[in-house]
Amino acid sequence: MTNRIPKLFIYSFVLMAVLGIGVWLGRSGINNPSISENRQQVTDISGNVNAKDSIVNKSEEKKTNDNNKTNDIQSVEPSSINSIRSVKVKRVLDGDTIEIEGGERVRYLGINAPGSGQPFFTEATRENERLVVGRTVNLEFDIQTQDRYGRLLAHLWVGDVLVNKEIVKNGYAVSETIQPNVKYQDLILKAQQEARTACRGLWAGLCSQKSESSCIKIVNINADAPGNDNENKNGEWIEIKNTCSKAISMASWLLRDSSASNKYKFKNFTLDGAKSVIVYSGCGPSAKDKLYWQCPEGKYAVWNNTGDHAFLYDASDNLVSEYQY
Ligand SMILES: [Ca+2]
Ligand SMILES: [Ca+2]
Repeated sequence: MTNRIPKLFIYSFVLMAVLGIGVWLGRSGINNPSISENRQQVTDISGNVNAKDSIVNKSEEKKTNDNNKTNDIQSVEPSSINSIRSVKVKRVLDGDTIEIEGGERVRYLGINAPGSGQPFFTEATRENERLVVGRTVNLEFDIQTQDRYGRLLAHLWVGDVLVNKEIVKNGYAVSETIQPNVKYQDLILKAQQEARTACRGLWAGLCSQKSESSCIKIVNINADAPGNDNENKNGEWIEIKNTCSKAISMASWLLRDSSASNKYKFKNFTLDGAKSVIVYSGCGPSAKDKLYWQCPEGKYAVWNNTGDHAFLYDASDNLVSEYQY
């Protein structure tokens, strides 16, 4: 009798240890659903770059304090890194924004599709509809989860397709790098290069322009005005050159940046052969070699100091020249 008590004690201990290991193994399995496997594969490609970007971010923010427009996806919320939420898409608002069931809006990260009234707005909206409308999708969050309009900021997955990248790859949006939400930016930039080379969607104009239009090129942008750009808009400018010898009418041509809201429409302007025109971001008296983006002046300068994208379209909405920095 006195010998059986320690034996019972040892058996119970062994049994509890075996049960404990079983429970631990079970939990590990639950933590690996297929979506996180998909996500992990892509993270491996760009993980190093992301780590570098997030370190750079703090000092960049300080540098750009005197910058211009408040970008339309500037964010206010701290992070819940890599969290995933499954939602149903109710409707598409444009090429980079949707409404999900329950009424929340989602702005895709890392890309910019043409806004209302800009060339390719309708096509981009349709492309987004084709990819997501009525579907259950996974929202993957980056560092910031919401913008100042209360929209969710996310990378959007349909199965293993990253919709943000797919839209850029098919030529319906461009890459827009907004720190610190840059998890897939390398993939998106690669997709943009592919679309541009293949002349897809909004890039088609570059491959099929009239010989006359191809004379006109964006050659330079001075994005950082001396001092506070918003108070010195004319310290910012873009230079457009006629590389041919004959004069070319730019009446009703359109110049825009990467945002949905900043655009400049040329009136009755003709650019003489082998000459340049500078378009300043503020207001002033126009001349043959000078034009002004905002008269009267708005609140913000035009060109982002840390990187932006200029697009020039002819009167038939064909892309004539673009310039990214
Ligand atoms: Ca400045
Ligand atoms: Ca600027």
